[in-house]
Amino acid sequence: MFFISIVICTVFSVQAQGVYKRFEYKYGFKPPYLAQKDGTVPFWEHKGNTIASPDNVRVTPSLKSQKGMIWNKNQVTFKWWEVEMWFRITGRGRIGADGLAMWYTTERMEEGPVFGSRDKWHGLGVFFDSFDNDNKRNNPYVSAMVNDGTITYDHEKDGQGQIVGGCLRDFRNKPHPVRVRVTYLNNVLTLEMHNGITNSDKDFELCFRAENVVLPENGYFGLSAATGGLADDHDVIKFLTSSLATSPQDIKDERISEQERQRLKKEFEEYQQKTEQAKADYRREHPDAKHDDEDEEYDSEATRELRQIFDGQSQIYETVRELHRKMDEIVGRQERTLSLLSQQSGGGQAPPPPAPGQPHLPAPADTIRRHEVDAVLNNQREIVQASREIKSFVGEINQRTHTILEHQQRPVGSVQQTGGAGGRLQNVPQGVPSCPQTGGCLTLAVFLGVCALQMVIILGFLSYRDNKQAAAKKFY
Ligand SMILES: [Ca+2]
Ligand SMILES: [Ca+2]
Repeated sequence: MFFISIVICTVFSVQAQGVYKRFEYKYGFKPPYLAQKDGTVPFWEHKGNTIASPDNVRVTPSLKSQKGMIWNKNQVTFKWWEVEMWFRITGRGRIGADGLAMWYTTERMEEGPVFGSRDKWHGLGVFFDSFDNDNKRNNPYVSAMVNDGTITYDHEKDGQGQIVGGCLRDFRNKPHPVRVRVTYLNNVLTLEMHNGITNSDKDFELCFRAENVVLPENGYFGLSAATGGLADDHDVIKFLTSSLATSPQDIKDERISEQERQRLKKEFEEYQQKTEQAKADYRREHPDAKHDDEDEEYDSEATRELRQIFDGQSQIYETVRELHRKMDEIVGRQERTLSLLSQQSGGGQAPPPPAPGQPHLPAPADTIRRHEVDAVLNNQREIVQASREIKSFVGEINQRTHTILEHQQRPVGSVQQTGGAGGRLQNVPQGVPSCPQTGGCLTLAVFLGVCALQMVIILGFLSYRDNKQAAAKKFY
């Protein structure tokens, strides 16, 4: 699978500004299946404390005083190139050490003091220096240094004064892998960095650009790292090399022949068969071993809790969405009502009469017209008039009742005036006088009758008013 996937990637592409680029699978590695079963990386060789796994190359683990390196086995056959490297430098401390180096040199696999590799090298070293040796508070620092085999790397100054370019970048403990793109084309060395805060391919920033850089031909690519009293994990996830050219003739077309393709395909199928066989053997030898499928049948407590939280969140979301929809509906209705009202108040004038000879177009059915408004207003006036009349009528009745009551009290007073005639009237109760034979005296039945009539009139007026109001509301 590894071979097939990388063979497909050997197609070269045209970059911007007339630069031709071809992916060189023999000079890189990437997951999955980065390392093989025996821990080796195809086309690469490692030593020291370096460990290769299917997902990354741990150049050094986070233990004190470790050194490790991994070097490509193939001599570089192209003059210009681009390397994109993905890495993670992680540690529990606020400060880490020592750092990671990427190499393009004519030497390979030589241990030494410069981030685990030899000093006085021939070629290029790109350093991701975590530890601030010169105490200038300018680390973690990314820098590049070209050496012709004579210069001793100045650790105490973090290489200041020796480097061709650099930039201050914190590359430790990032949520995503940090990426670096080193381009060497037409003696110009460019270094771009991706800070690893996002996962977007577009977030590269220029670190530096150095001109007139001369590197030896036929070098080797390598990686090395070292830890000291402080220690970080130095993991490289991808190392992708491409050759560059400014004309299509300079790109070597090394596409494999049909015969080679068939051979690789056969090799791949054999490998797949062997893997299946190994799996079957393992299951036969370990019948009690837990299979991956079993994990899916049972949830752990944390997973169950998470799922419940997720379900709850989804329900809340649905409810909120439903509320939102209803709110929209209400707002829509309100707007419709408002627009009807504004039409009614704004379009209060009677519509212009139709021009002679033109048919009279009927007005839209859902708008209220002038004559209807007039009718409503007339109704209102009538109601007011009627209520006034009723009011005066009731007032009249009230007055008459009062008069009747006064008339009723007058004979009682006269009785008192004539009381001296005899003591028989003294026995008559004051509150309920007996009715004299003359007319104009109010009996209890007459009084109750008047009250009932008054009630009937008031109720009649109220129902009349309600009916009129209901009729008026129909127009809105
Ligand atoms: Ca340093
Ligand atoms: Ca420093």
